[in-house]
Amino acid sequence: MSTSNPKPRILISRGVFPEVVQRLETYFEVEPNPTDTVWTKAELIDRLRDKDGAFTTGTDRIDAEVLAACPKLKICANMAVGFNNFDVAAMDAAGVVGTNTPDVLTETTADFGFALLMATARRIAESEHYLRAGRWERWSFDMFAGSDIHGATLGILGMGRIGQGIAKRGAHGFGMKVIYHNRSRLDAASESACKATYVSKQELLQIADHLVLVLPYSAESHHAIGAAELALMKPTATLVNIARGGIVDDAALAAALRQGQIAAAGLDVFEGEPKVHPDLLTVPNVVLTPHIASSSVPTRLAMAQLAADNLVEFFGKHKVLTPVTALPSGVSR
Ligand code: 8YV
Repeated sequence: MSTSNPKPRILISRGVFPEVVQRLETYFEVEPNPTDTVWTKAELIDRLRDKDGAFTTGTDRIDAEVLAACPKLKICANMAVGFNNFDVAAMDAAGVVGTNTPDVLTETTADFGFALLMATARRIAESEHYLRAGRWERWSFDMFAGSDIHGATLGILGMGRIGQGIAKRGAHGFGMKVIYHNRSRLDAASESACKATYVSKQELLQIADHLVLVLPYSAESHHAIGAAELALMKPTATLVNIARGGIVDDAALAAALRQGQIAAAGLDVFEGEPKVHPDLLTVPNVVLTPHIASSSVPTRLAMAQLAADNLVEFFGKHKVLTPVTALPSGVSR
């Protein structure tokens, strides 16, 4: 008869790379989700109530109700850099550790932000739909004439790691003038590495030719871009959101696009996704992608492995690598 302690029990809330599931199975008793079903809160609670830890994604809301129903739970390792699916105050109160996956997705996500900016400003998606629909019959001087990226003014709202990645691509690769607004100003060395100038939010909206949103979602950033902000932007401007749905008021954006208040938008995230505001689906000058900014194969694998690392370190060494909550006594980083 074995006298060793039972393995900690872990829930993996969504489908994930088989090698990551196998790795976790060497340390833990694992309940995976091989069908990648999106569980309701009740279904999540049912599976989580006897678990010591969870491998979560941005689609799993961990709040006071979940925590109260799952008293054994000690850690939720999110496979995402954003953690607005965590009620951090409730997790702190319950002594449950939360972790995220920063750094490993920075460059991939910045690449995507730039790709979406270029597709939007140069009207790539719109023109492709036109071609596929068999409507291309002749050349014309202004066919899908968009706006330039090189030499234009790139505005960035939210200058964290990903924002800085986009700024560097713009400044060094495309000769753009970079302006940004953030809750706190960067230090001089970081500003110089990005060739970025700090401006007020109002100046950012008024001056940017292309505005990229890369700020975290919170009560404070809810509808940071609404009708009033869109009204300040140039009629030739493009807006790109790779941050979170809810930062932009999607209904106000659809109206602004339809009225030509701004030229175009590129959106990877939506309020209430995977539902998309119906008005956005019918305006032509918007490029829509299904929340894939971090989705390169190597990066998604690195994110999953970092979430797994946090679980392995926590239960094996009472450590976590990338916490986003307070750490209970006895747990270090
Ligand atoms: C994730 C993201 O794919 O990391 C984030 O914050 O938005 C994406 O990279 C998504 O949240 C799934 O967890």
